[in-house]
Amino acid sequence: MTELLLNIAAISRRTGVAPDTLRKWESRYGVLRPTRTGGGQRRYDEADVQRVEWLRDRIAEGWRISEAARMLDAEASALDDPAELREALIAAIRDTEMVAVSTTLDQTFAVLPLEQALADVIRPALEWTGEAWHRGELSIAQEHAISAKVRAHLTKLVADGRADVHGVAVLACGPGEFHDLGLLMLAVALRADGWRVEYLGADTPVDTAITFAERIGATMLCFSAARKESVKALRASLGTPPSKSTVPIVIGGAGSSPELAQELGATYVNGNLSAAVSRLRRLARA
Ligand code: B12
Repeated sequence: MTELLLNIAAISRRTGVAPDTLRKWESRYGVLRPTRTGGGQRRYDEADVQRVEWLRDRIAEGWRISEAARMLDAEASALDDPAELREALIAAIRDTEMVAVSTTLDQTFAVLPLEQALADVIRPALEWTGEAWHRGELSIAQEHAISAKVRAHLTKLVADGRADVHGVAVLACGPGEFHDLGLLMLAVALRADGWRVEYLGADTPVDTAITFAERIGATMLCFSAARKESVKALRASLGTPPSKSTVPIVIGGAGSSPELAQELGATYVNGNLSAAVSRLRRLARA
């Protein structure tokens, strides 16, 4: 069966969307995919009609065209390639398309194995966001909104109800440390590996974290430090006088080092997520 193809006037009549608008949607957002006649005229098919009707209805509901076009794309192409998902997420973050940020995050966790989602999509997108913020290309409000969305997605995964097989890990950012999302990713990976995780989050006083970990009989207490200042703060509160924690302490994060851990009587663990999780599992057994 040969499908009846429409020219731009016909698709405009069918959908009630003006030809100029259709041309703009096509050239700016690539939402129409016409074939060409021998003479170079555009011809549209039923799929194009449906895409236009879908977009028209979203706009009537109050969506911006750029947001709706991105949603349409996400639905239609059902991205499952990590590089494409990463690019889609970064593009949505750059354009402050918050609905697309959410749908791409949903899609990422829906189609990729957790480890790959975290390592190949979430981590680079966070780094991109932080660096754009540091360069002044994203405002504090934009960064907060994006971090909050990522945090909400990761927090759901930490809360999942699987059994505790390997132990109980308490995870905290050291004093003055607000880079919490890397540690939250570790929390998700440990939870998926079968740990119970108590995630204390940003800027946690060391003594309160130790008391908490001892009280719940934790297997280990992990501190994250990304900044030089929070390394200093950890040193000040764990090092002098030396901590009497009965729960073994692990230190990680981009600012920490084996030397720091040794100085503080702690164990240094870092590296990619899966290596860190295996190492923590071995430590718990030892
Ligand atoms: C994203 C980001 C931010 C975000 C933080 C969002 C959030 N809530 O987490 C925002 C924009 C808020 C931010 C703010 C600041 N930032 Co910033 N930020 C970054 C950036 C770009 C990426 C960090 C990140 O999220 N990486 C991705 C995660 C997944 O990686 P990760 O944190 O290393 O964690 C992984 C591992 O290390 C490991 N891990 C982490 N913790 C632990 C703990 C244990 C026990 C174990 C086993 C493993 C582990 O697991 C994770 C997954 O693999 C880095 C630069 C960079 N490219 O790395 C700068 C960076 C960390 N920021 C920096 C600075 C200075 C700041 C600010 C102080 C800037 C300012 N002038 O105001 C502020 C304030 C923050 C504060 N008070 O703590 C500096 C730190 C420099 C230093 N060494 O002191 C960096 C290095 C940028 C730079 N080059 O100057 N930042």
